[in-house]
Amino acid sequence: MTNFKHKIAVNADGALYVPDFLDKSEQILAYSCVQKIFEQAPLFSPTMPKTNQPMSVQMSNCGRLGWVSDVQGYRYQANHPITQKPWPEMPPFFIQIWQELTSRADVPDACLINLYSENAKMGLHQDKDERDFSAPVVSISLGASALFRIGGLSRKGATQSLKLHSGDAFMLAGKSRLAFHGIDRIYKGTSSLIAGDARLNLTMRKY
Ligand code: MD3
Ligand code: FE
Repeated sequence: MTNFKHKIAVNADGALYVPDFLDKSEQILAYSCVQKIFEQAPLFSPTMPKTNQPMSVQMSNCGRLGWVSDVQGYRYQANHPITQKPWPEMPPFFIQIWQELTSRADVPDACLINLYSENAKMGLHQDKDERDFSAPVVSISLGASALFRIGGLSRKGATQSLKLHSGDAFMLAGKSRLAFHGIDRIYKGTSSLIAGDARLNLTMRKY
C-alpha cells in the first residue's frame, strides 16, 4: 500500500483520488476479507424508504455499526437486518487502509460493502446519515470498473465523471464530504478479481 505518489485532487475541495492504491496482492487480501464478512453477514437487498423498492446494489457491513435502508428509512444500526447478529469485526487490513489514507489514528465505525452486478447502479446522493460530517469517508474499489460521478453541494450543479478501477481509493474530506455522487454504470468484462464481472466498493465511515 504505497505512498501517495499518485495523489490527485479532484474538483470538490478535500477529495483525494488515489488510482492503484492497492496492488494486486492487496486487492486479493481485501477481497478475501470481504468473502469472510459475507459468510458471517450475508448480502441483503436494501429497499428505498417510503416506496420499499429494492435498490440494484446488494450490501453488507462490518464494524461496530452498519448502514441499512428499508421502508422505514436510511440509518446505521449495530445488527444485520436479517440475521439480527452484530456485524463482523472490522478487519485489521481495512483499519490500516483507513489510517494510511486519512492520517488518523482511530478506527472507522462502519465499513459498508456494496456489491454491483453488471446492471447495478447508484443514483446521485449525499452521504448524510452520519452524526459527524467532519470525519472523512474512505472508498476502495475492487473488481469490475465503474463510471463514478461527483458534483458539488447542490444536486443541480455540474458534475465530473471518472472511471474507477480495481484497487483505486477515494478519500472525501472537507467540503467534498457532502458532495453529490453516484455510480452510473459497471463495465462488463473488466474484473480479473471477482467472478461474474461484479464490482465491490468498500466505504469506511465514522458515525
Ligand atoms: C463522495 N458508494 O456507498 S464510493 C456509498 O462506488 C457510495 O459504491 C459508491 O456512494 C460506490 O454511499 C461511491 C466513493 C464515494 C464514497 C463516499 C462519498 C464518494 C463520496 C461521500 C461523499 C462524497
Ligand atoms: Fe455515497
